[in-house]
Amino acid sequence: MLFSKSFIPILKNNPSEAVIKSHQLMLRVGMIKQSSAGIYSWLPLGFKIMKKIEQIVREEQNRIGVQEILMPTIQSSEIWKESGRYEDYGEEMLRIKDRQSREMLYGPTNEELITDIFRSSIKSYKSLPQLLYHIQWKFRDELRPRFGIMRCREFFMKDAYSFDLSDDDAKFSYNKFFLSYLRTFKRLKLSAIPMAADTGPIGGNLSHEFIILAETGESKIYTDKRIFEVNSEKTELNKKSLINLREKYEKYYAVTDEKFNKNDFETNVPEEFRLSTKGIEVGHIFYFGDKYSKPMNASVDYKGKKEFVKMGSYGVGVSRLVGAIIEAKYDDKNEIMNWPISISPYECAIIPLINKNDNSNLEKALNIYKYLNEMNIDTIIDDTEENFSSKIKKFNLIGIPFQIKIGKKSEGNLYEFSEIGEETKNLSVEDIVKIIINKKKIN
Ligand code: P5A
Repeated sequence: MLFSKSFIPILKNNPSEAVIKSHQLMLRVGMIKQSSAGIYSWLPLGFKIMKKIEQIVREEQNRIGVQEILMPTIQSSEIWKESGRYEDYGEEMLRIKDRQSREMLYGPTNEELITDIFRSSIKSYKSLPQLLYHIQWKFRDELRPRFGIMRCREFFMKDAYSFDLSDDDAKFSYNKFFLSYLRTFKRLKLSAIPMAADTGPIGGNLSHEFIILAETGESKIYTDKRIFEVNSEKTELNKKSLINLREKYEKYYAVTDEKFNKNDFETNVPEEFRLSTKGIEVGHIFYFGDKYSKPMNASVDYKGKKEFVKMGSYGVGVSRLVGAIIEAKYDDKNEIMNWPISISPYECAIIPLINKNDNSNLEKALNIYKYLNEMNIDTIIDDTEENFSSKIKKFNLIGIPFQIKIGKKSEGNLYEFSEIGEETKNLSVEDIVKIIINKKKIN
């Protein structure tokens, strides 16, 4: 991509309407544009990042055997009346009438719709478990949309649903998602901690929120610091190993505000390990048994008997993650957004020093650009006449992980190369490509 032809509308200063840094930065570097309260357009830079996050979320769902589908954003009110949530959901639900005056709604979540899909096709326990997911826009008419895409009205969510015969099997499904979420957030270089949480309008009595620590987060949390040492690496996808993983986490106190009990906290956590702070909820999983299957009559035949299936649902805030990663990784001092390579909008930026009467650096840059593209390295080249140091600052701010500078310090076939925030070295293009390809492999 040539910067001069890109659609990256950068602002000189932080916009005054934004109060948290992810919102400021996303507007500043032109990742999003607000279209009305809590509703945003995603511009190329932001959209590329979100799509890459979506792909990692997808790969980790596929890895545990969940099948991808796509349900619509608009739903009929009928199924919500069956489950009893049409009234309960209240003003957060955006209700619409079509030309035949039928009551429709913009889906805030999909428990009803998936239950309807399930019951129309699955009749035998032999088809269980069924694990299904989709990645789709949701709408919640939040009372106070704020912090940009962190708490907005229209947002992009991965939501999955599980259907099992027994409670025990359903908990196995729940635990698979528990592991899958730990793996997903780890790939995004986030340390997300599962915390016992309230179930709110989704329902049920078993639930975990996955929270990353951040001062600007909206969730208040209480935890034992030792939980950060737990790791899931050796966990296998069988019942025993997953129960073992849950137990490793549940050894430590970790709850959100609604579940907090001062006495339990102080009794269970030695003072030096107590941590009460704020965090951002990036995922939330629920087990609710037959809450939807019973009123909606979703059952299977099991040895001549009708059994209501046991269900769970599992959400990841895909669009929220873009902001959450900025909050967790932004280097305030040096003004650098630190995107992990796997989700960075571009992998490498080529920054030539360009004088009005001398095109030679731009020509060199274009040759390197061509070569990097052939090597499958997604590259942006700054072909504008903007001053050299402000170009470098700009790419630091955007957070492109590798930079090749072609300026006064480049000698012969050696160019100034740096990993974002690290020192610069003079290297040949071949060596630069080797480094980038290696880094891509291990990330
Ligand atoms: C689980 C999947 C559910 O809706 N039903 C289907 C369940 N859970 S949830 O916790 O309500 O939402 C899942 C994740 O979506 C993100 N999220 C939001 N992101 C941006 N703006 C919002 N207003 C918003 N509301 C929820 C969160 O990451 C949440 O964990």
